Amino acid sequence: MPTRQTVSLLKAPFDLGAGTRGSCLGPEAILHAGLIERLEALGHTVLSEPSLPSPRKGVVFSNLPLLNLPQTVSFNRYLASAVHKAVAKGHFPLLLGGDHSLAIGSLAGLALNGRQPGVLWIDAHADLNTEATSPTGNIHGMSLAASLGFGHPHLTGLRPPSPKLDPARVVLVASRDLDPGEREFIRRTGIRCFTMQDIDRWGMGTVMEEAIATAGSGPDGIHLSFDVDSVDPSAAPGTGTVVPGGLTVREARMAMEMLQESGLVSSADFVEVNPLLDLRNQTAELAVDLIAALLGERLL
Ligand code: HAR
Ligand code: MN
Ligand code: MN
Ligand code: MN
Repeated sequence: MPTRQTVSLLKAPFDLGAGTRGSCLGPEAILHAGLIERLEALGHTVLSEPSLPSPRKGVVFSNLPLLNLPQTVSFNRYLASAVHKAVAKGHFPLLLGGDHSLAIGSLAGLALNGRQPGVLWIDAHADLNTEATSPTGNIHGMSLAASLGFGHPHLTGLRPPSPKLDPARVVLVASRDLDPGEREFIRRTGIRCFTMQDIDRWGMGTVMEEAIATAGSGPDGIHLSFDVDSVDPSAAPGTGTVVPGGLTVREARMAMEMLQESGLVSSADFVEVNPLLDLRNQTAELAVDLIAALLGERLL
C-alpha cells in the first residue's frame, strides 16, 4: 500500500484557453471512468470538492493576440486559491482539466504557499509561447512561459507574481511539436527538454531518471503537469491537439511508476482530456490508470 494521502480533487471545467471546445467536460469523464473508486481502493481519502465555477461563454472583445484572456485570468484566480487551501491543509491537490492554461493557477496556488517545486511537464507541446510568439493566441500554449515570468502581465501577474518557478528545475518530457519561438525560449533559458527522439534513443527509463533528478533537485519536490496529448493519439485520441509519434501507454505508465517510487510528487495536473473527441471514454480511462499509478497502484 502506498502512503495514505488526502487527495483534494479540483475539477476545473474550463476550456477557453484552448482552440477546440470540450475539455471542460474532462473532469466528469474522468470521474465516470472510476477515478475516486480507484484512489479509495489504494487507501487514500478523496475529497471531491465542488467543481470550480464555469465561466460564461461568449466572445469578449479584445485587441490582444490572446484569446479569452479575462476569463482565463479569473478562472485561474479561483483555481490558485483552491490549490492554496488544499496545500495549507496538507492535502495532495489533484487538478482535473480542462485545458492546460490551468497550470498557471495550479502553480500560482503552490507559490502562494511559498512552495517552488520543480516541474515535470509531460506534453507533446512546450507551452512556452508568449503573445509575441504564439501562432494561435491560445493561452494553453503559453502557461509554462507565464509561470516562468514571460508573457502578458495579466498572466504573469497572477499573485504571487511570476517567476513562480526556477528554470533549472523545469523539465519537459515527450516534446515533439515546438514552435520556433519556443525553441528559442528553450535555448535562451537552458530548460531541460527530453524530446521523443531522446526517448526513442535512450529509453523512457533513462530519460525519467534524469528528469526526476533534475526537477527534484530542490527542497519542494516535484509538481507533475501531465497533458494527455503526450501519449500517442492511437491510445489517447480524446484531446484537442493530437500529435503523432507520442508515448506508448507503457512509457506513460512507467513515468508514473517512477514518480511514485521517487516519493517527490505532492501535486499534479491532468489536463486536455476532451470527451467530445474521445472514443468510448478511453482517454479518460487512460488518465485514471495513470493517476492511479502515480498515487501508488501497482501491477503486482
Ligand atoms: N504550440 C501551439 C500553440 O501555441 C499549440 C499548443 C497548444 N496545445 C496544447 N498544449 N495542447 O500543450 O498554440
Ligand atoms: Mn466547453
Ligand atoms: Mn500542454
Ligand atoms: Mn499539449
